[in-house]
Amino acid sequence: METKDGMAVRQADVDVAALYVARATAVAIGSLSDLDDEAIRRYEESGYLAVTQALTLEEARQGTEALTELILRPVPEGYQVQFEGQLGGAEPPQGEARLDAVRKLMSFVKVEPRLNAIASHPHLIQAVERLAGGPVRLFQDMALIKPPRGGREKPWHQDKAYFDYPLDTRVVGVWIALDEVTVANGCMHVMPGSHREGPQPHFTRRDWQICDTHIMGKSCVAVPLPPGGLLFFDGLLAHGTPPNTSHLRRRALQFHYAPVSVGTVDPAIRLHAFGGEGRHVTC
Ligand SMILES: O=C(O)CCC(=O)C(=O)O
Ligand SMILES: [Fe+2]
Repeated sequence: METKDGMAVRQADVDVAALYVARATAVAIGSLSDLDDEAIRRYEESGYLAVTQALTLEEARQGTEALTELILRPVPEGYQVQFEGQLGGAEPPQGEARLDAVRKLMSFVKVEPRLNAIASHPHLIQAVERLAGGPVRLFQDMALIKPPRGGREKPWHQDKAYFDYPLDTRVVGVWIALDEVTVANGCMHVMPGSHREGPQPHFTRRDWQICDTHIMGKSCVAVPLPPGGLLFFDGLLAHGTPPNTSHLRRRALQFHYAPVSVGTVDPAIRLHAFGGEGRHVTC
């Protein structure tokens, strides 16, 4: 298993596959126009809702093309790119080799109209506003890539552990598959209903994450999706993605929305709620 520098030694003995034992795959609605009261009730109860075809295949293809162009630009301007193994200080590769070396891109909607069109798609915003209970704004945009054969795990976590909003803010995450995503290439895995348990302690292990022993032995739900499919998920839902053990690339977009009226709070509030270290909680 590949791990972040400095975190490998302590965690070398974790059986990562055992953290992603799915008892089922997520039930999905067909399209955004199928978002009815019953689907909203299911989202509120389970903390997530999958949509099989939210973007058309053409929109997903254009999103992938835009992302590829951003990755191939030798000097990213106006957005951020994070390479696999960058913590080791290695120079990023140039040309096509970049396609399998990038792990994450951030803050690109302001420079990439095709990706901005997806993040601000009226049907998508309408759906997010129903789930959030009012007008929203986009506050984070990312693309997450797992290269074939070894794209790293994203350990279990709650996204609100990373956001400085009041704890009761209705944050809605939208995770969009650009490639077909499967258990083998690292699709989303979720713990149904975990958002109702409130903030869980996070520890610095392979990432800032929920303790493995808290997840081990629990059965989760996998969310395989075709290109253009998406997952709506609550900011408190526990989720993670296994490593990509397949020969296929796994590219996804992730957008986070919050009610327009909400303002940020001191990070100390977040750390008090989610910080596991020094809290007499064992991991
Ligand atoms: O796409 C993934 O692998 C998961 C990403 C994720 O959950 C996050 O960035 O918060
Ligand atoms: Fe996440």
